[in-house]
Amino acid sequence: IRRSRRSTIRSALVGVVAVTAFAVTGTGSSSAAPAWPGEDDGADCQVTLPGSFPADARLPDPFTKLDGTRVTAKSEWTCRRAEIRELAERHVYGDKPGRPTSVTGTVSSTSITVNVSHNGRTAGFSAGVQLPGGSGPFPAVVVVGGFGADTATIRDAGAAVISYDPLAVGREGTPRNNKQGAFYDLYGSTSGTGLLAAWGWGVSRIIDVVEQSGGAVLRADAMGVTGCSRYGKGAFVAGAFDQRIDLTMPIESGSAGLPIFRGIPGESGAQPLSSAYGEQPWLGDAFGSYTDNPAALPVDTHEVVGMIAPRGLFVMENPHIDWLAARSGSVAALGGAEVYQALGAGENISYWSDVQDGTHCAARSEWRGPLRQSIQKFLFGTGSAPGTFRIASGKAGNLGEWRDWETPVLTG
Ligand code: MCU
Repeated sequence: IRRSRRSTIRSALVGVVAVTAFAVTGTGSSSAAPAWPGEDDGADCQVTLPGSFPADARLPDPFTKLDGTRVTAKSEWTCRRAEIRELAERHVYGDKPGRPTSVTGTVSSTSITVNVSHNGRTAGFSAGVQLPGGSGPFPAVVVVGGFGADTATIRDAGAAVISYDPLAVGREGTPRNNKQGAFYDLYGSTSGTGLLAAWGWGVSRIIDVVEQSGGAVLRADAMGVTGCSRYGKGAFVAGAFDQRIDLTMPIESGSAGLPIFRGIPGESGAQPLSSAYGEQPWLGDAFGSYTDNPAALPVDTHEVVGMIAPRGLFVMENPHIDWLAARSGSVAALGGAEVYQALGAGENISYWSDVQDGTHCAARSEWRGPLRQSIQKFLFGTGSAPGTFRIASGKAGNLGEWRDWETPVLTG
């Protein structure tokens, strides 16, 4: 089957008008396109899906393209990434549509409002803003769910905090055939897209509004995202699916978040895939076919980590609660780090699970330094990234057991 992302997923975008110089996705091939990353720089890539995928108990090779050949040059990554994105949408998260026909809203020093309309349907939501000291415009970190992140350190480092309630965009507690919230107001309550992609779509619309605001208060070119637990899952997906996000910081995300799906069944005490799929409609409906057989998945979360490369990523994990699957999380980070390395950006990914306090979503002193450093590097462009892997010894996975591919040395 030959499909282009544009003709399948993006068909709803036909007729979209660019309302600002840099606000639409898929402008990569336009001569007028600025050197500003779009939400999805691979939107123009032609993605050709095979009819079926062989099952594989080990992690898929991030560098083998769908046509069976391997990536050899860095320049090929944009379209290989688009393939991974397509697989992740179809098999794991559900489609994350791009910018709707109309996005409008306001940014003030205390709040952001977002109003969207598409195909005659309208929806809206808002978020809180807490500015740091000093004078703006400021970089900003979207705190999904508003808790579990060290917001004092974020603001102390000079970034604003955007407190985003994702439940307004994708509610919990609904059956899969009657999903609710701003995303589903637009795309339908029977949409197969799970809450995590819907939440990420909401983050993208916040960034649209910040872009259009003219940058008096917040800088759209310096955006981060974080969140803990279920909102760590959301932060991970938000960062993976919007390339305007410069820094992604998932905290204790657990099953359906960072940890490799293939690792969960064998990790003692980890939240089973069927539980993560069933507890809330976090993952897309299509994932239901894989809860008992992750080996059949044509993609795994190390490649979702790879979708974030080479952008800033600081993963925080808790090794004290088995349910959180930190061992499988470490394998995802190590596997994804291979993509960072291949792109020459190995220092841009950091992982830290070696922490004392076992309280779920506690603000931890160990993370304060690397958090500040990450904000400095990826939102202000100063200093250097932490570039560190501090894996708790009891929860250290072995990437070698999970792969049968080597990381290529890419040209360019
Ligand atoms: C780690 O995230 C979830 C977990 O997947 C759920 O099983 C549990 O109910 O809630 C965690 C969470 O979001 O805690 C705040």
